[in-house]
Amino acid sequence: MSEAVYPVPEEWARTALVDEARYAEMYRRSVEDSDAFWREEAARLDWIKPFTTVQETSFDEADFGIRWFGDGTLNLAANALDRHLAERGDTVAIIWEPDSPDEPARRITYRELHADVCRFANLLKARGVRKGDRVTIYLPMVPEAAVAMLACARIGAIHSVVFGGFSPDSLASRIEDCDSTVVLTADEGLRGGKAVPLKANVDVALAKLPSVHTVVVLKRTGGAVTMQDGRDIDWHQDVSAQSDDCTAEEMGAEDPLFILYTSGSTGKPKGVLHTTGGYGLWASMTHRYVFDYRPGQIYWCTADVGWVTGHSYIVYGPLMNGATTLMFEGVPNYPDPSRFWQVIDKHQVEIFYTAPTALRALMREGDDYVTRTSRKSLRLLGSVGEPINPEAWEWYHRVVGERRCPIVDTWWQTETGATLISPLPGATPLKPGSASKPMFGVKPMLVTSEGVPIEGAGEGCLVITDSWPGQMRTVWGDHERFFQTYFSTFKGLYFTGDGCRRDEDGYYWITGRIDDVINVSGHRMGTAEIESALVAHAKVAEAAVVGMPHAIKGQGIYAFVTTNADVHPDDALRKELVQWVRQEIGPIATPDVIQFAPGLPKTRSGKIMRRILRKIGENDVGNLGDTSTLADPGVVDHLLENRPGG
Ligand code: 6R9
Repeated sequence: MSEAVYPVPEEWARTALVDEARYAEMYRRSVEDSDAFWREEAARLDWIKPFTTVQETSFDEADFGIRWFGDGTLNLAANALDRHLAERGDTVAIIWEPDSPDEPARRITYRELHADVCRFANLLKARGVRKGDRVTIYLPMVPEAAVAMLACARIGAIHSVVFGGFSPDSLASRIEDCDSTVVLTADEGLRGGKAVPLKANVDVALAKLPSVHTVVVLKRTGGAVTMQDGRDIDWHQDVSAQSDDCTAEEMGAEDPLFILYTSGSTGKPKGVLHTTGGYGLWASMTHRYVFDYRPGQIYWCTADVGWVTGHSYIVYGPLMNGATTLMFEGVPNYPDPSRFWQVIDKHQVEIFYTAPTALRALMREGDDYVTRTSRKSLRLLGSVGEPINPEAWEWYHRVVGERRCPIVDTWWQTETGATLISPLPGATPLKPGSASKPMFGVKPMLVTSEGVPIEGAGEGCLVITDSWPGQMRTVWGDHERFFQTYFSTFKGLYFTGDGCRRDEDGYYWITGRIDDVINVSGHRMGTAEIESALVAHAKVAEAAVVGMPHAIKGQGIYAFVTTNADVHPDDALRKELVQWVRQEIGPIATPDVIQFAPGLPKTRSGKIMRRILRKIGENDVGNLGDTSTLADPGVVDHLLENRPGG
């Protein structure tokens, strides 16, 4: 662990919304006088009908439930757009930087975005979409993705954004799980100069889903697509016929806003459900404090809108705060590894928020790609998605930020809606690699694996003892699974799935997932999902997947595969399986290593001993621990002898 501490720069301490003393005082109030605190904070939203109740939550099985501001009503599209029109209608809401630097950027003002959203909302209504209906969004990183999300929010439809890198099968299961009858897509996406066949993927996905009655197709590349008569309509052609007047639906604070599928340790991806009031408050409040955001500043979060970071920190948080949010279609190393820094100069970005995996990849290319750019506009840097190793942190701080920009390392999850643990730039001395201190109202706790609380400095499982407004409300269609997944491991506590250390100064250091979830380039993958894709292959009898350390991705995917008896495992099959998984789930699930194994280490009761496989994946085979309960300890020797490169 790095021992360095970087004090709050003097100018930040003086000018930030929250300095050290104010953080302490606000945090104290947020937990000691929480109702009053939240009443004040919730005033940052425009409510149609003000709420009278604040927090009605319990993590206990007997009276389990999570409600915030339950009797208030509001609309988040109106909060993100309408209320800015009078004061900053002509301010740029979205700057769009395309994949290729040779294509012109787009700048969309709040007034234009408002009109686009209203027109698209009317288009959805014309196709029969009503409050509570589910709409699946499978779009590239174009402003229309934000338009689509906000149009749903405007009419009370629940959006489910599916990352454009997912396969037709993954898309189909997500459409089916929430019974979406409308899909929004584009002809093709563009990433790093390569076209992604989005509409063709939708066609494959929908072959078995006749209940989808409408597919709206945006023209992005002009690539050829097949349009199905009656079902498929052209985005621009149909939207231009719509009026730009659309009343925002009055939504209850607890009415659903969106579903976002995320991977867990068991079963298929869960539809994480977020509601309107609490999520809206959490996204806007954290965006404001964590980035010390002031209207007029140019802000860039490099995430994809297909992930929760894109929802909260490209679309909802920034737009509710009247920000100018930059949306980037491309990738960090196209046309070359200088792209991020060139975009920062081109659009004079002041606040930049990215993932450690991107930083590690760029760091490897050498400083020159960074230092040949100016970056004078930068004031603040952020990190999200996985633990940031101190080397990458130091590089980000020294080379990218030239030591003048604080780094906010924000820890949170799809389930938490937005940031729960993070430094505040004017308040928190920084320790490279630590997400540092809890956000207002957040009560973290460390427990042993038996659930015994750990006081002071120590390491254990990270739990949150009380609800916060942005917490997910349920797993779509499976409330029991919601309770079982998050509240049954440690009674009365929300279990994050992360391990964590707390130091003498009360700083939190996330150590990574302690369940069967791996974090590949900041993308969450359930090992069970990859295993079930592998065993779906005709030649595979059994598979077990673990994480392995990876210099760029953080974690890579290590798969142990037992083939059927009549199959000869060879390199050709290895390639075939890699291709198979990419096709079943998507390129983000590409296995890094496939080790063929005639048998997997199992206990006598038939349970795979993952602990041993994890150690092999980590190349930490000196001490495999107790293997005496294995049905056949010889299996382990075979695995060790046949490690690729081992
Ligand atoms: C926002 C997001 C959540 C998991 C989470 C943890 C890891 C995210 C982190 C971090 C250390 C950070 N994680 N941010 N670990 N430091 N700053 O990434 O949501 O995709 O649901 O992933 O990511 O392991 O549990 P999601």
